[in-house]
Amino acid sequence: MRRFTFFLALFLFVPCFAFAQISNPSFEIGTDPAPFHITVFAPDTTTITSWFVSTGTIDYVDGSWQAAEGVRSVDTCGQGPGTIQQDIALTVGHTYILTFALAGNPEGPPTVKDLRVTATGNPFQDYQFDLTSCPGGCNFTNMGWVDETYTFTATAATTTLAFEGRTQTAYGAAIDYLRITDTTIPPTLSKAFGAADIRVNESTSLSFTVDNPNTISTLTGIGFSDTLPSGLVVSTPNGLTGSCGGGSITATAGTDLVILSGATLAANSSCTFSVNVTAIAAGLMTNTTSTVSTAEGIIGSPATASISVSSAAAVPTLTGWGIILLMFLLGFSYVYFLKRQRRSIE
Ligand SMILES: [Ca+2]
Repeated sequence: MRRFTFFLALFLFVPCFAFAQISNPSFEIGTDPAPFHITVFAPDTTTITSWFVSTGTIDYVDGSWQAAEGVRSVDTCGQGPGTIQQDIALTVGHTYILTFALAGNPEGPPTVKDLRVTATGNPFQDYQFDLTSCPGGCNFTNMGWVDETYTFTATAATTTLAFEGRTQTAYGAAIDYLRITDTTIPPTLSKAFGAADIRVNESTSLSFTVDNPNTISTLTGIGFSDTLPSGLVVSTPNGLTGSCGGGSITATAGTDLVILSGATLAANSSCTFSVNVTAIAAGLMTNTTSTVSTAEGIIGSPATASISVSSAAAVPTLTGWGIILLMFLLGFSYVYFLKRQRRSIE
């Protein structure tokens, strides 16, 4: 019943995995800006579908210049610098890489265009595009689009991604073709027995190591269960050593179950704990854990380890007839000894 309750709890507390999604990521949907462009004044939520022009002015550009993808893109300076942003549903604690195409309006100065990208709760990052980066200079038919990236961690269920033009003219940094990737990877679990083989009634350790391989993201609510094979039980006492990220470790003596729940591991950190197990039957015991769950909803693979258990060492015993035979032999030997001794005296 306890095991069932544990798995039910895992099921209830693992949130649905949300795939990162930017709506209208290439600016292809919105009021038709043909044949050149529309200048959009803040605040505006309708001209470019799913996008909010929140400060200043931007230009919504159609085929007047080459787009990075499709036919439309955005100049982050309309009559002057402006900001365009979108709220995106992301998974808290996950790290994302935003990739976007960057170019510059070649129609006017300055030569170097400035852009600032920000995600809620994260440091901004500044980008520059140089009109001289194209051979012979960038122009409307050769915009020189390059992919840039911005790495951030979602700190709330809704993240605002904002692109702020920072060029103080009407000819700013241009953006197009946004893509977003969730880079958070699951925890890894390994386990090992303290010996390759033991006998029935002997004990050895069973250790578990959980690792958070992410370079930025903390993983929380880490948990797994390990049901021992039928020939092994948790020793009495259980010999528990180590700990794991503040998590709760259950390993009740005499049972076949080890459970970790509620552990937290910072990026690039790991934990190890160990319990003793005792063999109660012979055979090759292969032991596989459950998957490793996290509050972030990403699941790690199970871990497996094996141990060979041989029969208990045989202690020789004598049956009733064996004892009678032994007594008879001892008695016979004694009589024979006495006779030889008497003969030697004579
Ligand atoms: Ca586009």
